[in-house]
Amino acid sequence: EGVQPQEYTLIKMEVVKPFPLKLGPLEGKRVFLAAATLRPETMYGQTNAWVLPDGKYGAYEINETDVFILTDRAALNLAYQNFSKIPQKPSCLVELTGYDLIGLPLRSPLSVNEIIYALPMLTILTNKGTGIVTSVPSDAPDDYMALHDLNKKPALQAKYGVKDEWVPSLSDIVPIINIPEFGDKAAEKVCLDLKIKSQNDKDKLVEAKRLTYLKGFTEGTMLIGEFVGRKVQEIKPIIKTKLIETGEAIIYGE
Ligand code: A2H
Repeated sequence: EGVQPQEYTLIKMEVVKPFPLKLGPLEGKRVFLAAATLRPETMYGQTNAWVLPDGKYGAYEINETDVFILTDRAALNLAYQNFSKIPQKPSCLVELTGYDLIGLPLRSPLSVNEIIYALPMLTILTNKGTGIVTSVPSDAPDDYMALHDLNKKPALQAKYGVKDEWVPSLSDIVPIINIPEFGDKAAEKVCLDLKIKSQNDKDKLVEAKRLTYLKGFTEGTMLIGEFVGRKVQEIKPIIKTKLIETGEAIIYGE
């Protein structure tokens, strides 16, 4: 855990019906994968969600209608932040693993792709955020490399039972932000420049994230959506507030 408190936006990625057997007990509820992000302004470019195959997750009642799928740890934190049907106490309806989530079709706020799928990422930390990550491969180096690996390594896809039709190809990546130095798909450019081999290339990915994260915020301009042409820095808080006001996201601290 970091020493600094971190505030995430939790994006409500709705599981599209019909539910698979494992989610049967959730029939009649609105069920979401709750993805923790620091970049709500990038949600236009979502291509999939990421889950940790061996990760432990649960389906938690947040209120009368909504169920969030996330780690037990995040559910407990949320309960103390007034996001639990039972005050101060997580209420788990179904215990799940990442394997149960792979292949779920999702509808996510702002995404230009109407239906996206949950796919495996092996570097997800279970002690950070919700254990669910939304994938924006245009601007997130980790997301780009994990998508790269699924595209280039059929054995990886086979190992986790991932169907071809769930996996966006690298040419499907949506340009959403221009950064003068890195172009319209900053993560792809920086991963190629640094010759990053896979999602496990930790040190280089730290450098790639440092480069794109800072520049994206200070020099990025939107290429898409309601705020096209505007600076990321100016519109990031506006998009965040909108997502919260429309009920498509909540704020989560840890
Ligand atoms: B970010 P910090 Cl476009 N394990 O969202 C691994 N990574 C996780 C995670 C977990 N349990 N929970 C969240 N994250 C990712 C968007 C994004 C992100 C973009 C660019 C950079 C970026 C789309 N993915 O993060 O350690 C999430 O990915 C660069 C750091 O708390 C979240 O924001 O600083 C970010 O890491 C939180 O990382």
